[in-house]
Amino acid sequence: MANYSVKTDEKWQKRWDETKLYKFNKENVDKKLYCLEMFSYPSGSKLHVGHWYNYGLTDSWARFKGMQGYEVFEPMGFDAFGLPAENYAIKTGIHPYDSTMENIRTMEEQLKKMGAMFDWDYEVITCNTDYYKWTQWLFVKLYEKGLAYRKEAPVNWCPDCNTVLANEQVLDGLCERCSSEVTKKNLTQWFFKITEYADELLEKLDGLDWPEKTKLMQKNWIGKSTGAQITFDIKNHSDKVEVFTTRPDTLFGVTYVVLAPESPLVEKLTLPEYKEAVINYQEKTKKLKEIDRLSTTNEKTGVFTGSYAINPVNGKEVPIWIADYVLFSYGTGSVMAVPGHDERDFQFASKYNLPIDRVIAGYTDNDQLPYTGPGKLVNSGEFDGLDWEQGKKQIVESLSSRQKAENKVNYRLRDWLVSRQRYWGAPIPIIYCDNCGTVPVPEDQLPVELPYDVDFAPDGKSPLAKHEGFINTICPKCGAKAKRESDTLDTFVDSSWYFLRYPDNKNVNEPFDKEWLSKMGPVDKYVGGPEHACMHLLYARFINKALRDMGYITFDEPFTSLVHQGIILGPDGNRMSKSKGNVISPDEYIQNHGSDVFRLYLMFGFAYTEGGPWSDDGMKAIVRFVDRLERFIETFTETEHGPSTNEIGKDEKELNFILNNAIKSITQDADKFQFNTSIARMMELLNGLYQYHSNVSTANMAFVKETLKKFVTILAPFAPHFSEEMWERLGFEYSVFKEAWPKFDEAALVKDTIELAVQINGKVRGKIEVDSQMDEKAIEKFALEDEKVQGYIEGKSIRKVIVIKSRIVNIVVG
Ligand code: ANZ
Ligand code: ZN
Repeated sequence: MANYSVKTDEKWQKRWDETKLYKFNKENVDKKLYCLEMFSYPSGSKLHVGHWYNYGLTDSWARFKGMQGYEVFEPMGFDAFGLPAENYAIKTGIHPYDSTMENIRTMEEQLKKMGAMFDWDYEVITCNTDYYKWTQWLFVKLYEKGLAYRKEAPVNWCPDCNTVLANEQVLDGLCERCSSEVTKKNLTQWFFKITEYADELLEKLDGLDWPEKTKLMQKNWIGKSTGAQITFDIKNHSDKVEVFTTRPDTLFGVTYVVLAPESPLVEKLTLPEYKEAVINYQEKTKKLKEIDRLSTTNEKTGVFTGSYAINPVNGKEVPIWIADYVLFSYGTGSVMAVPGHDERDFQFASKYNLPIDRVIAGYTDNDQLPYTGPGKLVNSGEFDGLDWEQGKKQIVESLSSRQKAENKVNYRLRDWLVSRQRYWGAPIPIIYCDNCGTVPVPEDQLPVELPYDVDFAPDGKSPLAKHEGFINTICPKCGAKAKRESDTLDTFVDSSWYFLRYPDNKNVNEPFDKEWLSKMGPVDKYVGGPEHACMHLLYARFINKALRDMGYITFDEPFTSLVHQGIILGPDGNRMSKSKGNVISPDEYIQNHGSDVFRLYLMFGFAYTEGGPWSDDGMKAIVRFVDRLERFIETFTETEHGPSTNEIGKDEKELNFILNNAIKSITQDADKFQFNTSIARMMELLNGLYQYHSNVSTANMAFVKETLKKFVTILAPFAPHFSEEMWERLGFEYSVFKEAWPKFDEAALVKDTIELAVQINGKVRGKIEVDSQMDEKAIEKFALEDEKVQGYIEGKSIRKVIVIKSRIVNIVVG
């Protein structure tokens, strides 16, 4: 009966702890390997399979690298600010700080039971003042650099609750709390100028060892677009309309101009008789989501303002409309509409009977409008006959001499809105003074602490805005009475720099020591969910670059290599959820089988980056594997051995081949997070061991022991507690993790003999074993002389023999 269980886990966790086995050794920083798993939100629910899959398996990778000689740095912490804790407070009256800290304690306990190498001395908790003091410092530095600024931006607003709503509190356009219709309201809010880094964020993607799909998502998110900005004068008006277009070659085909309904120009340009319709339309637009406005399939709508724009290329007057398919926040917030060559303009023009002109000839005669492909310019005056690419260039060139056009690169990426009208976040360290204006809180007055005693009642004002003691302060510059900013920072700000804090988390003078960080950074391997492809992973890259440019960091990119784990589904193939009743709870399995069995199954049952449905059969295969290995070692260590040989004969060579093949494959596969094949190789090795033992009457015991030693060594990263236990039982010195990862023996992988199947007239009739050095002629002779083969070919004439080396001998007889 096997003994490995959760008790074994406890024994070794205690021992590891006492001996500080996984302490990061700073002396070895030149061999550092910074392995980081995305930290988690202390949600209160237990550690789920997803946590385990991310943290447990990455820990195995880190252990494997540690045995290869790296000084592994694997810290853990908590992304502890955020909306859920605040909503929980509103519902239950339990303070976010208290519930969060309670959850963190529970999760720490559970994480410790995982038996990972996390060095808890480096823990980071983002809601603690010793951390958010530096998040605020970061804000001030960005502000001083001109990378943090204030401007008006819309927020979701519930007119009944009289409050700002986060996106996730808006359900189908209705307030989560009172179900009244949510509208947009403009508030002055803080932004980080991530767009200033758009080009570098795009270009440096190429050099990163990241999944291609993630790089492509970031690329599209940044959305670089090359075109021109063109200026339209307005008839009887001093204002101008600027448009961004990727198709200046179609300028002669403009039949109207469209402003986003939010554009400040709208009010100025709308003639009195159109006012009512325009205002109604603007109100309707406020309720729409951007994604719906951009959709090509939604019906296009809009209203006329009564004003006309003048096409700079030919002086033609075209009507100015407003329409929700034009976004205020992209480009210039206005477009020149070319219904002949643009799908959305075409739909709009068809609906409102606006002219549709052709200015690009397709390559075929009967092509229909809208024609969006390439071609030659037509109906375009002096530019007729030019190919469209030349047309783009020459039209911009000709207008630029009159300051009516310039080449322009546009990005889809917007500046990062970091203001939250919420309590549970780092207060934005800004003071507003009547004399001095906007004043950042000086570093020696940081942190701006979150007051504990706040009123969570949802009455339209955020808890901080209502807190007199917090809001009222003194201007750091002139000493006059002043007010604090009451917005807090988006929690993505907290997580945009936590990886910089881990290596120096106790530093009270700075966020981190620059020189120390230059040795510890960047993160060598970062592992987390693909849902972070755009926001977190882009924000962190931006902050890294901004700090580099301010001289605090020496490296360009925060995460050299990135891996996304897949998702483990319920046995029914659906996402695990309480309502479906298909949730697998790690606790139960760990209690019954020990954590290593759980960990091993997660490795064996799935391709790491893909995930898939849970299966108890796979689990059983692992239980059996662990059991059989333990029994083998038990028998080996506890029974008296008869006489043993020192011989390395055929059987020893066979087992040695399996062992070295396993070492070789696992060394390659585990490095790439291919754990399933690694576990399969170890299963083969165990089979090989049993086979060897039953084959030979007088086994070579020294050889078996040496094989077991290597076996337990390569199993250790994947089953850490179990392997320590086996290591001890085999009589080796603590700890198996001090053992170097074994090198495979190339010579052992060269087989002396090979096995070939023999086919006679297309049917497999037997197998022959030949010397691996034999040539094809010799193999043919050997096969034909084989006794069993003789039985089939006797008395027949041999028509043909084909030898496919190392696989098969084909004999055709007749
Ligand atoms: C005239 C035109 C003619 C256009 C044509 C396209 C085809 P990307 O590649 O995404 O940058 N556009 C510009 N600003 C817009 C806004 N704020 N909201 C909605 N649409 C906007 O696309 C740029 C094109 O999208 C621009 O080129 C403009 O339409 C439109 F045959 O200008 B085009
Ligand atoms: Zn002042």
